[in-house]
Amino acid sequence: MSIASETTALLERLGVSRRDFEGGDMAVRSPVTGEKIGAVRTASPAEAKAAIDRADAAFREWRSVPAPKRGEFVRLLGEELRQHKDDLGRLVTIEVGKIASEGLGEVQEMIDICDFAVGLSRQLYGLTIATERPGHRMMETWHPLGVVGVISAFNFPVAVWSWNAALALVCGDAVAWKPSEKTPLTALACAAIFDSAAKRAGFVPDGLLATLIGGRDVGEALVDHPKVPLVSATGSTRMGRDVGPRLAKRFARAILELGGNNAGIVTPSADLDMALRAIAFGAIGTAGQRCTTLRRLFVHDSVYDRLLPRLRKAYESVSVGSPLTTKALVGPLIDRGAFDGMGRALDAAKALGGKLTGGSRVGIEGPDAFYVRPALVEMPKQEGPVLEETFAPILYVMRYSDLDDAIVLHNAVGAGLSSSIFTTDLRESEKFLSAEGSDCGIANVNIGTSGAEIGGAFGGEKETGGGRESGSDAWKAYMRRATNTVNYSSALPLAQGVTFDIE
Ligand code: UN1
Repeated sequence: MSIASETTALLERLGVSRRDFEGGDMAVRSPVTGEKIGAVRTASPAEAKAAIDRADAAFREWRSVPAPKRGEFVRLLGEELRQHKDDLGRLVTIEVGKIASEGLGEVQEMIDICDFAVGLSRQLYGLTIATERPGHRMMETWHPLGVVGVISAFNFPVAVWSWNAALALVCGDAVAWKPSEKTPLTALACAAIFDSAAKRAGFVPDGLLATLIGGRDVGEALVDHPKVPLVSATGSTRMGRDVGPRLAKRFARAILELGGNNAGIVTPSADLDMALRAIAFGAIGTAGQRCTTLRRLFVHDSVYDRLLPRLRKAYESVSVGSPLTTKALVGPLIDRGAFDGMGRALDAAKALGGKLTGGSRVGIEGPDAFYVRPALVEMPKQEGPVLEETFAPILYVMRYSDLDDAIVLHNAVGAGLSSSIFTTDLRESEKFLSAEGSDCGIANVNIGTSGAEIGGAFGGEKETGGGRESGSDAWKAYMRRATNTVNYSSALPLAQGVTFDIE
């Protein structure tokens, strides 16, 4: 069966009708071979605005549904995802090129956040706060916010939507979603799964999810729409520099999850077997196309010559191939643009004295598919391309001799998403996690930089944008907080002892 006909069969099983993915104006290609697998219809900005208006109307009903009942809908959404896990995971593999276990892992992440959100639907707690006035009570109430805009990237085409949508839905919000132009088919599949869960629930207003397929103009319509009080956007720092100020201009909230230039530190006491596996998954996994991918590695002088030969060997031997027909660990890059970007970064690194292992193109699936051997570059120092995120499997390795110096270098880049230290020395790990250590939103010990669980808040500092999605108390960004003070006495004492007696 061709990839196109398998895609058709998958989409139909997932509940997407043919007219939604055939005959449209935007071609969809699989990075596995570069072949065309669909043609979706894009929305005009006016159509996008109308869909957002409908989502706003749905929000006005949804906000009055009790939160645990909203949770019941998200429970059904999680059940539908369980039922469709294999098909949706396979579709992620076809549309993004992820290997099978990572495609399935992404759907598992969706199921996990649904479970989390169901529990949360009974725990949207506010505080009761001591007041300074007798006969008064002060409390916080959390209310639904409105239509939550979600802009997602190609590399986690469905999980990132679900982190936002599952929270937004239990919080009483509607969702308007602009998926990446590179991955509209998985978005249509999610919309169909959403619809069948809504049908089962029977109490979900029409239009609660608006799926906006299109390009930049559609994204702008979402970002500029006055009825969208929050936009959660995942993508490049360049995109964030555009979206952030546009939202600020109309005082809308932003959750920005932008680039990462994530690093690891391997200290003298590290368990090198463990470090090697974690480094390989972090740097090579998902063909280097996670925002949490390990991109820089600082290795202590005393272990460098033991670790590096093993790492080079792993880079030379890791299997690269089609994620549909082989069990290779490295699938394709998303497109030619990604391949060209990788080439430019490697050229710049070599010009600065970088010693390269791997990095060449592998022509296994024809001229329109971009498979590469992952690249390991031993750099004399941190400069040039090492300071930037290149969305491809490049790991820059540098030596260090003093942990404080390594931490300074670790933090000396624009992005601040994820980080890790490999050590068995408590002093080193605690320093790394302390206020003087890693400046990232995620800091790990003896775990790679990627593959975070949904239970923690996900996001990072500095040019990563500062937003937090997923677990912990990230839900608070999807609601509005009201401080309520109630006077149940028969007097009217003013705060701060102010007197204001009329007559
Ligand atoms: C992303 O690449 O945008 O921590 C998200 C991870 C995944 C999510 C990555 N759970 O690697």
